Amino acid sequence: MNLHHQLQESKANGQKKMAVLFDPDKMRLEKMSQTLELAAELNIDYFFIGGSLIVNNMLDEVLASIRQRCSIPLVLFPGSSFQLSYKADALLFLSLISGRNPELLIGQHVIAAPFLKMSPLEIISTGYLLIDGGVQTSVQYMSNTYPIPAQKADIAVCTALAGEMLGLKLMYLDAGSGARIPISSAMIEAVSNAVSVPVIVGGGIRTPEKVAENYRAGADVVVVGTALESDPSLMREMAAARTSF
Ligand code: 1GP
Repeated sequence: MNLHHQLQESKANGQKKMAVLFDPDKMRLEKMSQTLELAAELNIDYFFIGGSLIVNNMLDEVLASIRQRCSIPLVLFPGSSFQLSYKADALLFLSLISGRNPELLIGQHVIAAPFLKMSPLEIISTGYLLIDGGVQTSVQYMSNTYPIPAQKADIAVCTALAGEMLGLKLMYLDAGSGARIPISSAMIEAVSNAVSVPVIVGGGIRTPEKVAENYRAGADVVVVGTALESDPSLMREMAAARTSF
């Protein structure tokens, strides 16, 4: 079954998923073994691979190395059309619908399309909504867009609705990597009540309690990156929240 169908099915069954985000720029492969072993033991559902920059040109190598060590699906979460690789399983084809930068709404997609058409990757069109996380994140600076204000759930709802009507298959609510304030349950609840596509939530999530709160509010997939870089063992309780929220 492809990943998109799996997500739709899980949503229909109320089954929650967890994704661990790796930024290839920050990864030290020699230090990764413990994290990968733990992720395999806990049946982490997906690895998301991406970042706002990617300066080290290690994407293929990072993907191949993870693939050698575990079979968790590898999902590209690209910051630009330079961050593509055939070595992953799927790609979130992100359109930054909270912003008004045409390059990230459609421009980069046009450049990437012929490469992706030939690739074996599953391409999943995804509405990407950047929400203010209380600090200027890399994605905000690099994308040259304003995030949706954290208290304006109505704007997030209308944006997600428009994205769904345009045919986007997932919505990703992101406060940005390292956000000081993660997205509120009120906003997650409002958006997930409004759309029928699976909702992914990430950015600044540091505790298992916040993971559980997001699931209760309606998140179908919770993404955690930064918090696990300093303490991979947090993954155990965070992963447990998928069934005890
Ligand atoms: C960022 O949602 C991801 O796009 C994860 O954010 O690194 O803050 O967990 P963190």
